[in-house]
Amino acid sequence: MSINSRKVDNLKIQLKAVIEKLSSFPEDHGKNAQKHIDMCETCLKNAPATDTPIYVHITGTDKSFKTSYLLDLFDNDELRKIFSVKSHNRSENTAVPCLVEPCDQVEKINVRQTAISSKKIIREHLTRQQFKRLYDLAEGAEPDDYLIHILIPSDETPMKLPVIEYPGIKTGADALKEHQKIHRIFQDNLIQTLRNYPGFLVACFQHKISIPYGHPMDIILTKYGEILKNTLNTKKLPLVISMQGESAVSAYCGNTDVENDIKNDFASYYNFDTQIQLVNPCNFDFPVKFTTPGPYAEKWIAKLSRYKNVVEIQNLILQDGGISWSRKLLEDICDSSSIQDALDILFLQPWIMESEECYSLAVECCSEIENYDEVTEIRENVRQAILRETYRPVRYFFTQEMAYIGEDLVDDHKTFWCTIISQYFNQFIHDDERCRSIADVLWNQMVQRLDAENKGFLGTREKDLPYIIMNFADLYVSNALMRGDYAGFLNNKPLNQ
Ligand SMILES: Nc1nc2c(ncn2[C@@H]2O[C@H](COP(=O)(O)OP(=O)(O)OP(=O)(O)O)[C@@H](O)[C@H]2O)c(=O)[nH]1
Ligand SMILES: [Mg+2]
Repeated sequence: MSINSRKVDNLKIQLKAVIEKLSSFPEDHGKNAQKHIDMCETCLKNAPATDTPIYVHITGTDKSFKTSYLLDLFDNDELRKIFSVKSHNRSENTAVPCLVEPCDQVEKINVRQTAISSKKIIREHLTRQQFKRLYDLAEGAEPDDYLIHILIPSDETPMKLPVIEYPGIKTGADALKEHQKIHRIFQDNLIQTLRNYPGFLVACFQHKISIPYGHPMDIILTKYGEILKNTLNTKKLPLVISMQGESAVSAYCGNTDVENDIKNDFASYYNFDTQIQLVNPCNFDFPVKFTTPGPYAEKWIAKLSRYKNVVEIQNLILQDGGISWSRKLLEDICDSSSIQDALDILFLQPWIMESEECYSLAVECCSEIENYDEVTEIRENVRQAILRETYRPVRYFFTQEMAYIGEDLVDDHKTFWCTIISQYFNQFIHDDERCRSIADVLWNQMVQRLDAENKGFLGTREKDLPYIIMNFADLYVSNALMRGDYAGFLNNKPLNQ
């Protein structure tokens, strides 16, 4: 396990612990604590997977023979049957990402529908009919928060790596209004899936390398590029540019200037460890006709590929469309040590940095709550009010309440005094409920002092009683507040109750 994977796992434990601690504080501190609880919970929700295999992500413009390439990589007739829906229809028809994974635990192919955001299995053992309805736009599939996950017995395929194929996107189709919504879902699914299943991209093209500005693939590649550039640009993520089919293969072995195409249309390639491969899926149904190599072939082969020369490429294509060579290339990439570092930088590091920040803010919040001294803060507020000359004594609020009741007698002393004391506190404590509960405590203490034996203020005329209490309250309430005399009473029960 890499250092970063361990860091992710440790941080997850720490985040859970600090959430628990923050949740245990009295509600009084609620607002502040809740904000940090929410932030830490978001971190946990977005935690990247550690210890997953490396996934190959096949993206590309539409009809660049991605599915054909995927099927050739896995070379399994049962799988071909599942995808046979594709052969009747030449329109843009893949609705959702499709993950095909060699698996030791299954004896026959198992097709699942899996939620992208939660990674939960929605249903499994889908029939071919059910698969079609979820996978194929022409069959009424509506792209949503799910992908198709096909498990294939490991011993029935030469492919060792899990591969995800994405819906093809028409060049320039973003400009069409009716395509915008569906492309946004394609893109959201693509980004979320890349995050859930760390790996590298294979970008497929049928004729010429071209990614129009603003195309989801351009956005993805630029984003990948930026993250890599801003972190450690010695560790580049691999990128396989796969030129697929007759036209591309013959052009790139022939007269097309690949480097020029890449520079013009695919500027972000520079941020990656880019390899070009030529493959011809369904090689025997659509054979390639080679012409004499042009002046550019040698240069791109030397700079941007692992091929020796044009002759090697031609032999590989004639043999099996270059598929077994490609399978080997993908495996070699996954076995290299630099890819794990690049994936860590891309997927783990940003999360680690963000979560470390959230965690330390949450810890700070805990210690603020634990060391919070309300009495000191209130004292400071009183001092400030006196300096600003806005301080109002208890008597001020008493006079107001007396004026309000006019000639009447006070019929409920507790309510009457609690209102006055609350209003007085409100100058320094900006929490109505807290003011009322402290007022409640102080009223009970005043009654204790004035009428300890509960004799009901014997011998006092009802009309004089408020003034007698006032004389006592004037000193008592303000002193109790400054000394924090109420704290002991309040803290024995949950605050605010
Ligand atoms: N592999 C291949 N297929 C071809 C060729 N010419 C026509 N086709 C047909 O085009 C289809 C290939 O399309 P797919 O492999 O599904 O292409 P894709 O990139 O997966 O398409 P979307 O996912 O819909 O964007 C196959 O059904 C073939 O019958 C060719 O030269 N090579
Ligand atoms: Mg496809």
